[in-house]
Amino acid sequence: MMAEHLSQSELDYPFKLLEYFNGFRVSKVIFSACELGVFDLLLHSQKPLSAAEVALELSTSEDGMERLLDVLVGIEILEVELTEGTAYYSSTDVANLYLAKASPKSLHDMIIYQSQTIYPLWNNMVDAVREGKNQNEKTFGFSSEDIFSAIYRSEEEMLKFMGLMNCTWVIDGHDIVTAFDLSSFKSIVDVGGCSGALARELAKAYPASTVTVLDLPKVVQTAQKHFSQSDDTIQFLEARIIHDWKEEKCVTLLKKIHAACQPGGGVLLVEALLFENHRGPIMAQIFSLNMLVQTEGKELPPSRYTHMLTASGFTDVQLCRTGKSYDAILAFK
Ligand code: ASE
Repeated sequence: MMAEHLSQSELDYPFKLLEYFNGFRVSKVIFSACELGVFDLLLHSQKPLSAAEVALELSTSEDGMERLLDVLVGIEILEVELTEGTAYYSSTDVANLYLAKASPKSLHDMIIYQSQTIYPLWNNMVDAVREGKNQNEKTFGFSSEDIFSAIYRSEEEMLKFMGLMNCTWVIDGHDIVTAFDLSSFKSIVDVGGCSGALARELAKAYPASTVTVLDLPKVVQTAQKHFSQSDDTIQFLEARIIHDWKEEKCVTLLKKIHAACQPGGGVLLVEALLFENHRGPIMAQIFSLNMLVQTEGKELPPSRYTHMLTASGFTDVQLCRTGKSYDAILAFK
């Protein structure tokens, strides 16, 4: 139905198709401006700046910067005003909130990871689909059976991935932790909790509960060194846990969690849930392709998670779709 609609309206001229083709170029415009520091400069500048001023501050060519800034105006991420024949650029509220590094809601680290890690991996999508496996070796020369030793192949890469996850839970965390009332859980553990951003949201929403982050020793150490906050009430625990896996491994992990749960305890799965018929949401479909190029996992519809949870001994499985990137599934021991 969707495809038919698209092709019918596209027959005269493929507007939508061409826009899709351009998707990667729009992404790269935003990523490049972010990496060059355009949004930080415009946030901190008290007044709109000309392309020449931005170029001088950021040590770029004036011509290149002007073209980049003009596209950013075209996609409504920046604004422009003309004074005596010169264009002066300024940020929009959205750019200041999400694209500048200094903002508490900054997606800067997510952009860096998408630009420098995800983008090269997706460049090998043809091989990923042909072979049905991740492209870490071809893309980065790093082969490993263990996905996370590839994702965490250097300290720099570990920091970048943790930055991505931190951004994710800064914007999506509140919806996830309030998808269900978790106040009856007095001890909450974020298994594979990375930088601790989701745990911080849990601690904020459930101040009477103790919140612990469980992750690989190196991750915990990096989290404490680079992501800790002065008012933290969360705790970190080093452990060798696994995720992002084929279904058998997920069940193995869930069984361990089930065994560790007190009666009345439970598990909250945080995933981008596909529709049962796999026809959306588009973000979950794209995430699933991303899991192909980078891991051994995939995105699944709720029935698969219910199946895994039940097979691991959990009962009373409940589902909450947030309408944003990530959804929540709650199940009890
Ligand atoms: C993982 C999450 C991610 C493993 C690899 C990943 C993300 C990017 N690469 O657990 C975060 C966004 N999720 C997806 C699937 O794109």
